[in-house]
Amino acid sequence: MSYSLDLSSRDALLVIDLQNDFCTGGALAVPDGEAIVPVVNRLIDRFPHALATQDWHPEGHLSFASSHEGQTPYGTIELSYGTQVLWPDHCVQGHDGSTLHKDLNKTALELILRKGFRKEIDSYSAFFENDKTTSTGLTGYLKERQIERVFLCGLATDFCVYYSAIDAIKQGFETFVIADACRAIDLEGSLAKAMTHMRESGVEILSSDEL
Ligand code: VGL
Ligand code: ZN
Repeated sequence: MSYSLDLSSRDALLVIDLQNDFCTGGALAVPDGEAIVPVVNRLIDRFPHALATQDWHPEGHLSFASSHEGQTPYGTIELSYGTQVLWPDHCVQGHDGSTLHKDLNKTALELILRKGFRKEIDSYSAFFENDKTTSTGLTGYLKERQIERVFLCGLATDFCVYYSAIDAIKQGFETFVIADACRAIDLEGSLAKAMTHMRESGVEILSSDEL
């Protein structure tokens, strides 16, 4: 088999939020979310470095509709850092819903980075929380390890993968999204918007069979 992209030790796969709550039966299920697990496992085998993120909210997190009187999931509110979509309670620290999918091969993961653990700030991106200034430390981690290209996969294409990809580009990484190793929530056209913005920002969209 020949691959259109050669991988080197400067390449890292970033598996975003492949957790029970984003899979069928979960609190914030992404349609067909678990279908990517075998694709992601094959990618983990291919990549010299693989890392994962884990959405990791305390009870009563401000991104939960239940934390705001009179609000229901998938509505929005205005916060100091901008518009926030309100979600069903999901990925609560220590609960089964926040566990990485049981069939995801975690053995080769070099880092599992938790995000969204501050009660007052949501964190879609693996790099910065939604206030766009609070760092998760991931840029420093990747740069100290001489990573130059990041390849994103996971859940959900139009939220955490999207925000992570845009920040990865801004942080100076060559950035790829492996489309068939992602699934979307697609709230009111959010998938199309995310894809357009990613392409316009220089994120390359590719398919796992190119790797
Ligand atoms: C996500 C909504 C809320 C995601 C996380 O992983 O895309 N989406 N929290
Ligand atoms: Zn979340």
